Amino acid sequence: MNKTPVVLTIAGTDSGGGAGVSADLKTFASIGVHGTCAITSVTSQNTTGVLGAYNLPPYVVKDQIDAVCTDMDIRWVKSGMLPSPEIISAVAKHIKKYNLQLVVDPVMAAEAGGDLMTKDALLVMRDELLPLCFIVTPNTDEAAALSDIPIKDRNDAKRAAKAISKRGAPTVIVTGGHLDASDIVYESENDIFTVIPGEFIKGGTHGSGCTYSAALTAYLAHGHSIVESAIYAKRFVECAIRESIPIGTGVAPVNQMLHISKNAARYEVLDDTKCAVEMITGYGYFAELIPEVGCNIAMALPNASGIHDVAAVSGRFARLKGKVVNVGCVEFGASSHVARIILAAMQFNNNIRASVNIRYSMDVLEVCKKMKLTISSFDRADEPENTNTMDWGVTHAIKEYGSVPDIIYDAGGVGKEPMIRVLGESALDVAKTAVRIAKYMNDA
Ligand code: PXL
Repeated sequence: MNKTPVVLTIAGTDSGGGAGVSADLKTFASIGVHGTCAITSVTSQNTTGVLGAYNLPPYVVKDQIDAVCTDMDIRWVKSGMLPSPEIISAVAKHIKKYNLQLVVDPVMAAEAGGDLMTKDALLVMRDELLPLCFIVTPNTDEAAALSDIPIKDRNDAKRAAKAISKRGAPTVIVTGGHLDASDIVYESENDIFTVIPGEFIKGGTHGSGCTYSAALTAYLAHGHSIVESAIYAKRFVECAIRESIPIGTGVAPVNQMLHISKNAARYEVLDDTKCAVEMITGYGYFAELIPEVGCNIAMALPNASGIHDVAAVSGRFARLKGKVVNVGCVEFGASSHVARIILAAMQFNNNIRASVNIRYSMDVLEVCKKMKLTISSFDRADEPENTNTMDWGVTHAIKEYGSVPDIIYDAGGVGKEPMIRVLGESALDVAKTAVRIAKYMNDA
């Protein structure tokens, strides 16, 4: 087994627990590296901003770096808040002393407001630290300050990245949260730009810069390439923003722990879906409910953010000589069709995480009514252009009904088989309902 990498953050603390060292250590822990820290400044801070900062004497910063680097095998380090020229010079000296691979997050201000470094410190960072670093990760404001190039679009960001690399940083990543949400990676060695697309995520961003650079450092420490690490770090911070926690009156801190809890839920979701598949394939009469196009069952992770977070049968169930056969195994990302139904329903009720599609007929619908299942529907003829039918249809049916019903059906369209979708909290839950419908049909 690979050894757990030990990494170091040289940064300030945030008493509100959102940014700085707390963000770095939570990020390290959730990506599976051991985090150590050298504290540069103690900030009195909450979600509304920085109320004060007490900078530690440079020798205390050096002592902390000495303590960990003389005892542990540390190769990767990130720097965050480096508030004064003296602290930056002390850090530069120790980066050289221990031959560390440095990721510089050129922190200038807190997300919630408040300066975290002096103007003269910025120049010392540019002149003394950038030539020593492996990667620097400015946002657009920081990139503009480091390069003296105002940044209004992606081309400006590229010019700024090149200018910063001329100061000695071999790789520059301009994070685009303030621009168009994409990140620009410039590797000066090959003179290559890689654009990593992103999307604006709704949520609090307090600690997002720290979390991004800490995640990048952790993925690099695991041995991933620069571009791989930049992609993973971006997705990590997107997930952390999406799940930010509104704990104060100001900017909500990002939540790094979801990465772990989402992964922890994977086993449960796979297991539930596999048991649901067993239940359905084990009940012979279910064959009657399999549509021409086949049937699939799916279950999403809590807080699923896309098809990749939804488990389903790769392939689907089919009817073969009157029997239910399962073609494939249960995997994440295996169904886009049923996954879209669930993702649309989760917009209204986070607890509705599973669905199975079954054959439509008046008789089946009649049975659903007799079973007192709640029902809504959509008509494909009403579908606007340029929408996805499942997104639109499910949303429409839920809005019509007022909440997520047990059943959403449509009576089909040209070349489109009519369909019934059963919705519920888990794959087992919807499998049970579907099997009960099959049994009711058979008993009738
Ligand atoms: O995200 C930049 C940052 C770095 N370090 C400390 C901070 C902040 C932002 O709030 O408080 C200590």
